[in-house]
Amino acid sequence: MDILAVAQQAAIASYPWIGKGKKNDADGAGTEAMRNRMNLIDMDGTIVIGEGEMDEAPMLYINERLGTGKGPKVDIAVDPVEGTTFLSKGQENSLTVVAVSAKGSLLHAPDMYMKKLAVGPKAKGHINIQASLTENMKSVAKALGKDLTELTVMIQDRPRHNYLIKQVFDVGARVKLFPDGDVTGAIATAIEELEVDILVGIGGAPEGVIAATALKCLGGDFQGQLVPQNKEEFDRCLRMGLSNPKRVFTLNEIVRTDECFFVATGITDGMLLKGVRKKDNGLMVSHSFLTGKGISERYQLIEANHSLIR
Ligand code: VTB
Repeated sequence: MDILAVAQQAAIASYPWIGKGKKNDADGAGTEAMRNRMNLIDMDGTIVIGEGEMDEAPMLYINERLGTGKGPKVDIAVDPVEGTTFLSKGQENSLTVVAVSAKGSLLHAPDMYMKKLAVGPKAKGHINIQASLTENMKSVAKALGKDLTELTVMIQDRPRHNYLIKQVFDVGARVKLFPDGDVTGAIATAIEELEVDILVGIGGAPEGVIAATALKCLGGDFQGQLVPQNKEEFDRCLRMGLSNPKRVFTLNEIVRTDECFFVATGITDGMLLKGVRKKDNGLMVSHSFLTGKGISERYQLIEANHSLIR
């Protein structure tokens, strides 16, 4: 419940910046609220995925210790505003996301691109990021007992993904292209009503670790492969102890535990969650998605009323 409150407070703090064209202010507000609430929790937390390196980010930087220091030792992966650009433009699908997991269990992914392949529980064990998308679609369709033409593949709408989109069209399957926010896309594969079977494409590696944690909790599957763009990024991987930066990371290598928990709170409306609302009486309403240890269902959706903070 404490982690839920962290996500709710961050989303509510970002709300005033929706559609204002000021993405840094939105991110700053979400980050500060998240850090303040996190520091009230009885835990000894370390940020492993956050706002950047210590010299780049004043708060929630990698290796920052959070919490009162009294409780369990945990790894924390956050994105106070997943989708600052589209939040600042008033567009859909911006979220606050927080993942917490046993100490030392999350991949320390550098902030660079990662190729990702995600599926829901029924297709778990039937993906291989090194094979073509066509081969993966065949194997996933078989696992789901669907015809290839009934498959829906979510892909971020970027020229770098045109070759993937072509493979979907060539087998007669369906794409669901999205402008931004691949954490939502990855989670969608594990929520049957959303009718998404596969998420594939290149996006941020930090978002990949966060999405992988959610899929671990949801019983889905995920594979990732870092895509360093130049020698500097390649060398950064080596310095971070990744001796073979282009190797494939399986879900169990990205999240090396079942002791994990994930929560997302909508900021703007999206396919997974409604955004924050402000009622006429000043009350704020938030919508959150919870999964992982301590949650009795596979996932829970929570709508909550909040009095205005500060
Ligand atoms: C990715 C994706 C994110 O931004 O990082 C993307 O993982 C950036 O892609 O979910 P481009 O470099 O092509 O803009 C998001 O979509 C939003 O943060």
